[in-house]
Amino acid sequence: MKSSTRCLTRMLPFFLLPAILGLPVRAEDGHRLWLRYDALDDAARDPYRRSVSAVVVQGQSPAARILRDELKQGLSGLLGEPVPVSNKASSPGAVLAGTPDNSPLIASLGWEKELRRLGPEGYLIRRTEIQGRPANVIASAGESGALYGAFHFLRLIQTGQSIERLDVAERPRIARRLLNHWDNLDGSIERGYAGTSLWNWAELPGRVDGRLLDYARANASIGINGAVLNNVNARPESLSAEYLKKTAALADAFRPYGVRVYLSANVAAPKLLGDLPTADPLDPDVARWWRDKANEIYALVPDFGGFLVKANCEGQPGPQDYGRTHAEGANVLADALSPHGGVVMWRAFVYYKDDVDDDRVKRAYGEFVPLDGLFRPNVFVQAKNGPLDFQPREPFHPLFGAMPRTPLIAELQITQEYLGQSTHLVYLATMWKEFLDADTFAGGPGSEVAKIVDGALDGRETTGIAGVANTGSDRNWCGHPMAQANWYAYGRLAWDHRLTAEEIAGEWIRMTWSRDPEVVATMRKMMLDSREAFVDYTMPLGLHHLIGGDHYAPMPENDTAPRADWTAAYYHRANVQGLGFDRTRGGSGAVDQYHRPLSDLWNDPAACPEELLLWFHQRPWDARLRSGRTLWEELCHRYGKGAERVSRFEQEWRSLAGKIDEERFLAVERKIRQQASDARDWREKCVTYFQSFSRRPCPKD
Ligand code: BDP
Repeated sequence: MKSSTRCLTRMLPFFLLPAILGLPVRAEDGHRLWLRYDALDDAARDPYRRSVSAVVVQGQSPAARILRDELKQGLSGLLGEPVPVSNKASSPGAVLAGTPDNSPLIASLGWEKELRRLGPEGYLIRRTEIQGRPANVIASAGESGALYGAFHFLRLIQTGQSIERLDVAERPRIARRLLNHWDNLDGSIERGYAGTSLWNWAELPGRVDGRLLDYARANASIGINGAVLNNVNARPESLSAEYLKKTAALADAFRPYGVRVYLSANVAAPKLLGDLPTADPLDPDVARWWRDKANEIYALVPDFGGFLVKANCEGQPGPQDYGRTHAEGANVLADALSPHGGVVMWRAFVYYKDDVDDDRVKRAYGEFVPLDGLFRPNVFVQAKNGPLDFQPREPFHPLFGAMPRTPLIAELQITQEYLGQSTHLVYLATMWKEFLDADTFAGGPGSEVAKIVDGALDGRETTGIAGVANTGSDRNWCGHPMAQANWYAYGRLAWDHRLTAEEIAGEWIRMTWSRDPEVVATMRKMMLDSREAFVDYTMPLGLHHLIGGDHYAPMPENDTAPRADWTAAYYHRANVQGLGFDRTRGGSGAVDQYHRPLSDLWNDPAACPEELLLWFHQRPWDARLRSGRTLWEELCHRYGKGAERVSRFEQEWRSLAGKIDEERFLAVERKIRQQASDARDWREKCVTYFQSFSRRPCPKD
């Protein structure tokens, strides 16, 4: 056996073993995610059986082998009969997949020009003829693209779409589609709610757990092409020689799936890990240290993606410790990485250690906008979707549209830190769409956040998006069986942000749960309603941060955290007159960090969308809202409405009994029961608390 083949056999993912050994499939516990490939029923599979006869993958690399195995396993599973692998497209209905470089049959089609235009991650899927016989061709200029195309082809069958007249051309809209893992070296995960870290640092580099290949495969199936392995609150040890070898083992395992590795860097590493007296970015020895470190990394991981950095925030060291700017801090790392093609992703999540701002949401804009144009070309500034911190609803971050000379990465949070963690069903695609579709007016109307992130507005190719991962060692990966939808939706939107939240939910349900139209319709409705319901029963009308240290339970009375901007009272500003944070021109002025006409609109309480009302305004309890209700009445109404919506989740879910497998049915039922009870707690606690200021009776409904 050639050594590469031997190595692959050892690394064969878990999921293939039962199929290969002819064992029955294990219990339905959610582990298989959206890649279940269970047989379609007879009527549904007949048309596919007529169009699909064999898998033809001529390449021999590890990536080609993964491609072949995926198509074989997927098609055999879905069609309920073994689909043979062949080297020739000799029978009608071959599924031919690969690149012009690794497949003479694909090269013979003469599609090179089109494929080059779509790039190494893009692909064509066509129903065409090869040597006079009908065939399904999945072709790409690169091996990752061929694998993405294969997953696309399988998804069409999984979701019951026709493959008769296929003519698909796809390419991702954003170049770097990353997961950020907030995983610590001791195996814990910051804000992780699904068990411990997937990376078994103690076993690496000697043993790469098969589950890690399942992880990489799941990412490839939705187009995620990079993973930052460690927490942004980074230990310097992750850059030590010992840990870099472990990182290299992960990089080797992920590479054939098109997933590159990145690391979070602690910028004091030259001092804490090296033996330099300083970590001042302008010190030549510090610059040399980073250059040597980059050389060391690239010798082990030739396609290393780069560094993610959290600096001068929440106790992390940074350039400001030496009187330097974020740009000076980022550039020294960028210079070290640039000869190797690496990038720096410098986070804009900053607030002062010793000093609490009058309005914390203004901080990042104030620090970063003056630096626009001063970063090296391989530096991204990475900003969260909103200016505060992953709240259930925030306006978009004002940096989007304010730094035209700097590529911005949008950081979304897949793990539901402030959105019910792994207990509440909250489908986040609707929230992310709201963010991506928001018009910044940076270049006039039609300057949506999505066009800044995907580079269309500034004609930029350097583009990226990041999602803080919700994966962990739990058997079902994400804690809540339905939280998998958020991992899935993140990947799909990172690939193509024009997809709708509804389309993505439909795909995911059909692949993960059932193709029964009633199951699809019921689950999809629950998912689409879930984020707004969550906002209503926790923080309606633009309220935010009504929590304590666990970021889960209601704690609007919280006014004694170690810093004022960690309390709830700092944000809701309730008093006997009214409620809300005045960020208008007469207040903190945060509204002017947005372009006109948004700033004018949001500055005016009569024009401001009510979803953001108390984010931008302090309003009197008797102020009339659009419904005709007063602010106090509307607040009570929203809390009630949210809790009521979730109690209907219970009935809706129960209506699916018998239509989905028992194990997952019961697991979700338990979670929804808890969610409904939590929603009632939120309503009671918040209404009672705010009533102590409003001093008004609760409306009857
Ligand atoms: C906050 C989290 C904290 C993270 C921080 C960050 O509570 O654990 O370290 O964001 O993004 O939401 O750096």
